[in-house]
Amino acid sequence: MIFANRALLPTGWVENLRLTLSEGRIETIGVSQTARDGDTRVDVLLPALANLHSHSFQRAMAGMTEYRKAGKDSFWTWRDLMYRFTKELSPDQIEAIAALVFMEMQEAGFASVGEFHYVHHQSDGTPYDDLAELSGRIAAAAAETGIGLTHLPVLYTYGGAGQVPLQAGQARFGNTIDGYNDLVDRARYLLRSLPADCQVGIAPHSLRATCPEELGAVLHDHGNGPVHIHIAEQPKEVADILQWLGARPVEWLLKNVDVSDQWCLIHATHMTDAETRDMAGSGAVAGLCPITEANLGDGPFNGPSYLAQGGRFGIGSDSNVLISLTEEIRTLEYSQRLRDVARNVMVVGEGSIGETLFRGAARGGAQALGRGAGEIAVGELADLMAIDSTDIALCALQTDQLIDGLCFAGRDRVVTDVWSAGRHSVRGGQHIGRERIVANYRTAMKSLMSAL
Ligand code: NGQ
Ligand code: ZN
Repeated sequence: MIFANRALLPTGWVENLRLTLSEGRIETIGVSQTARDGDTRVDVLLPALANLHSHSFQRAMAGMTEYRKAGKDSFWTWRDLMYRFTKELSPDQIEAIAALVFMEMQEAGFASVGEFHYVHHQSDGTPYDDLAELSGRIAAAAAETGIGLTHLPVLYTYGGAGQVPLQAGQARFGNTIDGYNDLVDRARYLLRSLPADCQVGIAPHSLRATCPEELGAVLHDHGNGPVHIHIAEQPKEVADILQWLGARPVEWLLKNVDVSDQWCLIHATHMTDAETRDMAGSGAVAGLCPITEANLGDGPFNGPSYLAQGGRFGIGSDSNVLISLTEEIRTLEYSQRLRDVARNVMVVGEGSIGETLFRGAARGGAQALGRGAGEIAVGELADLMAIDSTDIALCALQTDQLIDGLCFAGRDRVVTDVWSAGRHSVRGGQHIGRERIVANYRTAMKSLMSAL
C-alpha cells in the first residue's frame, strides 16, 4: 500500500492519499486518509511516464559522436558511426547495456519502455540459432530491472527509399517477411516469461526501410497491438519518399494505411499544416524524442498547431545519449520557444506548461505502449513515481506549481520511487539492482572497447 502526502489525480491535486494495489493495478484510492503501519510512504505521487521510443544499445556510444570532422556533420554521418559501433556488439553486451539504460530510465521516472529493436542477427547477417536471441536479451534486461517492456521487433528490409538493397552496415537488421513473422512469434513466446503487462508490438522501421506491399502484409498479420514507425525525421527522408511514392511520408501513411490509436509515429518532425491536422485527427501518438532530435539536428516539432487540434503525444529517449525525464520535457518546450521567439508555447489557451506536457506525455506514452496507464485511477496499471518536494528545486513552490518546477527547474534526482505495474524498483532514489547492473555494464564495456 502506498501513502502520499500529495498526489496528482485526473481531477487535480489531493492530499493524504492512500492507494491499494492488486496484481499490478490500482485497486482503491482514498483521499484524506491516515497512513497505516506497513504503508510505503512518499511525498508527492504522480503517474510515471512511458518512455515510448528507445534503441537501448545506442546508450553505450553516448559521447562518441560529438567530434566535428572536416565537412558537414549530419544525421547521416552520425548514422554511419552508429552502424560501425553496432557491428561489434555481442549478445551479452546488448543485454548488459539494455539493463543499464532501463535502470537509468526507471531512476528518472519512466515506468515502461518501448524498445524499438532492430539488431537481430550476427555481424555478417547470419541469424542466431535462436532467431530471436537478441529479443530474448532485451526481455532478460526487462526482467532484471522490472521495467514494463513493450518490445517492438523491427522490420528493416531496405537500405533506402525505393527498395534499395541493405548496405553492409545494415546486415544485422534485415529479414524477409516470413523471417520477420517467425521472429515476432518467437519474441511473443519469449516474453511469456515476463509479467503480464509486458507485450510485443510491431515496428516497420520507416517507409524508406520497407515498401507498401510488405508494410501491408505485416499490418495484416499483426495489426492488433502497438504499431510504431519512424516517419519524417530528416528533410532528405521527406524528399526521398516524395520522389518515390509521390507524397510526403506522413501524408502517404495517412492516405494509404488505416492509422488508428494503436499507432505511434516517431519523429513526426517535418509536417505541413495539413499533415499536422490529419495526424492529430487520426488518434495516433506523436512519438517525440526531444533530446535526440536536438542532438541529431532533426528540427523542431510543429507543436502549437498539433496541440490545438487535439493531437496526442508522448516522450521517448531514442538514441539514449542522455536519460532524463525532466530534460526531455523542457527540451521539447524550449525547442518551440527558440523557434517562435516566444514563451510558454505548448499549451492551448492558458495554463501550466509543465502540467500540459507531463500529463499529456503520461497519457499518450501509455497509449503508444498499449499499457492502460498514464493516470492515477482505479483499474489502471500502477505505473507510478514519487518526487521529493523538499528538494531545493521545489521547496518554495505551491502545489499547483510543482510540475512546472519538476519540468523546468528540477533534475531527475527529485525522483524517489518508481513502480512499474506495481513492481517497486526504485526506492530512495536508487534502483534496487543498481550495483549488479552497473558492474555488468562496466564488464561489458571493457570487452566492447577492446574489440572496437
Ligand atoms: C535508428 N535513428 O533506427 O536508430 C535510427 C537510425 C536508420 C534515428 N532515426 C537508423 N534517430 O535510420 O536507419
Ligand atoms: Zn529511433
